[in-house]
Amino acid sequence: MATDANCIFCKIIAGKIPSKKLYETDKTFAFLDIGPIAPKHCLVIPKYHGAKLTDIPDEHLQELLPIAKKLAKASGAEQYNILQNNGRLAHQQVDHVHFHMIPKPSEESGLVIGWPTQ
Ligand code: DGP
Repeated sequence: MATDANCIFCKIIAGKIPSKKLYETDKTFAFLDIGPIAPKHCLVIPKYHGAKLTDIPDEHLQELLPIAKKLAKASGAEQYNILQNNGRLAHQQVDHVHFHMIPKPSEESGLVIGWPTQ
C-alpha cells in the first residue's frame, strides 16, 4: 500500500492525527471534514496514497463512490454534492485523493442520530 509519511490524510488513516471516522474498510476511509461547508460534510479517501485520481490504481478506487453514496443516504439529505478536485487550479488543497460528500440540508432532511458532531 502506497503511503506518504508527510501526508495529512495518511496520518489520519494511521490514527496519528485524530478524525471523526464514519466508515472504514481495508482500502477506504471516510471521516468528517474539518472545515465543513454544511453539516455532515465528509470526505471519502483511498488508503492508497496518491495526489490525483490518475495516480490511484483502479482497484483502490472502486469503493469510493459506493461509500460516498452510503454516506449521502445516511446523512438524510435528499440533495447533495459529490466533488473531487485534482490540482491547485481545480481547488485541491490536500494532495491525497478525496471525494467530498456535501449535503444540502433542507428542513425536511432532518438529522440522523448517531453521527458524530463536528
Ligand atoms: P480540497 O480543497 O478538495 O483539497 O479539500 C480538502 C479538504 O480537506 C478541506 O475541505 C478541509 C479538509 N481537511 C484538511 N485538513 C484536514 C484535517 O486535518 N482533518 C480533516 N478532518 N479534514 C481536513
